[in-house]
Amino acid sequence: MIDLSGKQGLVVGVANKRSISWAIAEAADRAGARLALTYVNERLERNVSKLAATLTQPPLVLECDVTQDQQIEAVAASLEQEFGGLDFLVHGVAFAPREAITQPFLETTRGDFQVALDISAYSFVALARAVAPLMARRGSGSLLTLTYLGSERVFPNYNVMGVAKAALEASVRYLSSELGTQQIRVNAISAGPIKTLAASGISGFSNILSVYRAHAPLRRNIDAGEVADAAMFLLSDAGRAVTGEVLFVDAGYHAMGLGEIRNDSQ
Ligand code: NAD
Ligand code: 0WE
Repeated sequence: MIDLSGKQGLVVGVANKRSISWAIAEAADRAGARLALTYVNERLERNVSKLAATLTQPPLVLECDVTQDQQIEAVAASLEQEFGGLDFLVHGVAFAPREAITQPFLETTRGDFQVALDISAYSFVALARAVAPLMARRGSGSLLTLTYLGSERVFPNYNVMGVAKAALEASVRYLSSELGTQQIRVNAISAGPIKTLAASGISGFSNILSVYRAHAPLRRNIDAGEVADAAMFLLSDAGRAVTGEVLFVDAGYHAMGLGEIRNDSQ
């Protein structure tokens, strides 16, 4: 069992109980961390506050639309005031306008490309910049984001989200280089498909789950609790020498080229 007692963390990306960020928040709470959770807008405030109330240590609950620099700054100011410093950040935020993940990638508009990369990739850089001084103050820190294999391979309809995840993963490497001198580590978990709110808008998601189950070395899908367990490693001192890394938590799917083949002769 990993120990996060005495650590303080910020979790961005909780929408509901199925959110991967919520599974990570629950695990970090069980491991003894003191948390701050953010919600994107008033519509989700009640949801997040209700979830927050179920944790063993009542977390700070703050508003944060990651497209708004002032809101990111306000979160950092609240954390400085209430926590005095920060040990980890979990970034579980992604969005592309619906048309961008239903229409052909070739048709992606400038505006939709900007929105997807702003929310899904740039927000990690902006949050890192805002919290790095709070981590430096504690002598070290761990930044963690969530990504998907669509950054390096083509998945039908993932489209501009794949481009955004490629930018996010490159950002992990550049941030790890610059923040390493302050003992701040920067990593990503590349998760296999999980039925969350972000997945519920994707047509044929059940088929994606079936293909993964059929081809992954472990012959099964994964759940958010398994992502959270890997996150505990990266956020804790157990991961103290790991930075600039993309860790796959996908039952091994990413390792496969051709799997078992049926004999289709005749
Ligand atoms: P989710 O819908 O629960 O989480 C996405 C979050 O992004 C939501 O909380 C939403 O409120 C937030 N968000 C969107 N726009 C925002 C904005 N402007 N400001 C602040 N927050 C904003 O779904 P999830 O599956 O838990 O996704 C979390 C992360 O995990 C995403 O980065 C996603 O790409 C990644 N991921 C998901 C899967 C999967 O299959 N579900 C697989 C691999 C990676
Ligand atoms: O990152 C994601 C999905 C993120 C996402 C989802 C939506 C749905 C609703 C971003 N923007 C939107 N915009 C909406 O309007 N995943 C890793 C989940 C996912 O999405 C896929 C996948 C997987 C896995 C899309 C196609 C193929 C596979």
